[in-house]
Amino acid sequence: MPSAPFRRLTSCRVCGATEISVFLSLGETPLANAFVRPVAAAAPELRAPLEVMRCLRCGLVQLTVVVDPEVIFRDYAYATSASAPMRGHFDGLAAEIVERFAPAGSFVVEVGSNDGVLLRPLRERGARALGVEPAANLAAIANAEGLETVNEFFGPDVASRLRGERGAAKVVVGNNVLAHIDGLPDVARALDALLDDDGVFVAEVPYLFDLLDHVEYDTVYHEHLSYFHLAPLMTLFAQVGMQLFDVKRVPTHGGSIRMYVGRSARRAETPALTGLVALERSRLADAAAVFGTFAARVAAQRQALRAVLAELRSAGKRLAGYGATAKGNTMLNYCGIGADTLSFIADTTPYKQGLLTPGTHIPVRDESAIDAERPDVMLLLAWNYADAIVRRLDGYVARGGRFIHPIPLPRLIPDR
Ligand code: DWN
Ligand code: ZN
Repeated sequence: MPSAPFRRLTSCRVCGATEISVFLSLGETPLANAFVRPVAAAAPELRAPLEVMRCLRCGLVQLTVVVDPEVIFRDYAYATSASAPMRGHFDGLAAEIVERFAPAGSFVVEVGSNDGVLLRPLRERGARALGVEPAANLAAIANAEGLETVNEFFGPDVASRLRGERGAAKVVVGNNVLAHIDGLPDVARALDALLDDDGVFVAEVPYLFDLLDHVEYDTVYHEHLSYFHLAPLMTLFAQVGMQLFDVKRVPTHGGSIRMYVGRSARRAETPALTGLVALERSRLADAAAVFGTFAARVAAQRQALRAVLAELRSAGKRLAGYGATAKGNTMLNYCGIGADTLSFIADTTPYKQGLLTPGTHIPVRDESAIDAERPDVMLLLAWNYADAIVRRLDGYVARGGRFIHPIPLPRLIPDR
């Protein structure tokens, strides 16, 4: 079995401590967005160990390995605009950024701008928005729409160059990107270089406590190197004289936090931030027990999902999947669910259609397959959009179709 090019971490990526504790192992899995062309189905796929550890000093939860980002991110299957709820979410974020921090004409940079899903509303609302995006296929989509995007990995060199060419940024935004970056201290230095004196970094990351509480272990895959809570983020930004001054919990991707970071001493800490820091501290009073319990809940969820699927199969139900998500590929591989169980997975992303899921080789098809194959039950691998999907697939539901919502424990929806 070929290994993806990866290196093993021997110290924490935020604080450098070598005291670390591994609490979850999901086996050796293929890369979560490495969908397979049917002609290449017989070729071996790149795999790497999928294990999670926590730093015993700063608390950062992180993978034990780092897969070469060139392999994962230069050509990237996930296009944010394919999910309608994300378009609405980022329109709201653009409104907030412009109103709070970036008056008309302000220079705003988005790191990991994907297909331009946030650049578009930022521009419509009067900001001078520039994207930085390493995936060539996605940067090309944004540029073709006139949403200016430089095709690079963000770091201190790019930040200094942009500042020299275009001036300091009032806001740098980073949505669902900090988890993907190995060199977090470099990112902090790059932000320090690019932001104006009163500039603000606004970033969203999936929140560790939502992951733990709802057993969202499937959001663990090689793209996500870190699983954040506030304490290690505060340690990180303090390294460059910056500090979090506000935080908000947002519902995206199973529960995320939106953080606001500025230069120390420029802005007062909000009660929302103080409160959440205190809550985290109390919840982690016995951290070893918290992570041990989580690992046990992961194993229990796997067992329950396999049991539900086996029962439906033996009752003669036709089964499929909905949403060829990255996290779905963790779930399918870890639970050993393949094409003998799910005959296809429906997904709206043109890029994924016609391909096979990594490792498990389930065909990804467009939504017309649902009418053609008439599954009785679909495993909802995009559970983070459950409400929107159940509402939109009203025809499927009206003829009796149901979904397995897999987390925190599998259950059938809608209720009957
Ligand atoms: O950080 C990351 C997050 C933000 O996105 C990544 N590393 C990769 C990716 O994770 P994911 O693939 O788990 O993300 P989503 O947003 O849950 O993916 C949804 C998938 O479902 C897309 O392929 C589009 C599809 N979809 C669909 O077919 N019908 C989505 C909706 C809302 C729908 O109605
Ligand atoms: Zn640490």
